[in-house]
Amino acid sequence: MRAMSKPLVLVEKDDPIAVATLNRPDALNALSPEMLASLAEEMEALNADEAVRVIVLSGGPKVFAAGADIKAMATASPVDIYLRNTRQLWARLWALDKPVIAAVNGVAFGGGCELALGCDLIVAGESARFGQPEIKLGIMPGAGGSQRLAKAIGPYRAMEMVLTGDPISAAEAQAAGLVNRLVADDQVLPAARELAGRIAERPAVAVRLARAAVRYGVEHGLREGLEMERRNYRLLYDTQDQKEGMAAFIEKRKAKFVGK
Ligand code: DAK
Repeated sequence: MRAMSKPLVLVEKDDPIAVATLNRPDALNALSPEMLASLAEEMEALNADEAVRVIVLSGGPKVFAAGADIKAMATASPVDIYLRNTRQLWARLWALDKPVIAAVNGVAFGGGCELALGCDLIVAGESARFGQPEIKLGIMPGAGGSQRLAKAIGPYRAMEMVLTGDPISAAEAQAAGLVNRLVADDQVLPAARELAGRIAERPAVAVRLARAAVRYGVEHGLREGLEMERRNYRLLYDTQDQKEGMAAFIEKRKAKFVGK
């Protein structure tokens, strides 16, 4: 159930960019089932909002998220875990079709790291840390960490993180290819907004179809990815923005995109 007085997720819209912020700082934004449900609901609403082109996902200035709520998991049985069905809440986050930029300050651990890994781009502050510490609790990553991390930074580095549970710094994460922009801690949100703004200026349908092709290719094999690329590429010739973008280039003027 959502707390009425203190929302678990704050949403701020400045069209065409929206910022969703996890709001459980006392528990380091631990991702309880309630928090995940609120997040899925708010993110889906932003995804469906025509005025929103790019979503920034933040945990606020101190912490991105310290993982799933250990206190809610400590005495759970496999049946409890099954019935909670948080897998479905995660799946709703992964099914969004607008670009999501993770703005990471502080720790992104466990489910918090997996939340960032499910985003399309990551902007991190200098003191950010990424980790999959589940092994230290006697479990293992459960929301994509063992898969997406290996794809993002390679199986050897991911294996070390998953088996030792030890985190990497923001600088290491950037060197490993996990972080798009590494900035001073107080510049994370401005940098994420700036990046969001640049993407929001691009033709919206092309952005969504290109994003879908990249994600699909990461999740499937090369052959399927190439097929998706071919289909999406062709589809873009049916958009006004393709006609405008190419005409503007030929006429040596700035394109005026309409988002269709
Ligand atoms: N869960 C619950 N509470 C947490 C928490 C967490 N993950 N992390 C921190 N807190 C709480 C602390 O208990 C403390 O609460 P009080 O004692 O004040 O009531 C408060 O937040 C402040 O934390 P600390 O006092 O520990 O703060 P420090 O600055 O000293 O340390 C820390 C910060 C991040 C190093 C430390 O809090 C820490 O190690 N936290 C746990 C990190 C962790 O192990 N994360 C992985 C959790 S397991 C699944 C999908 C996903 C998952 C599972 C299943 N399915 C789809 C089935 C994911 C699992 C995980 O993420």
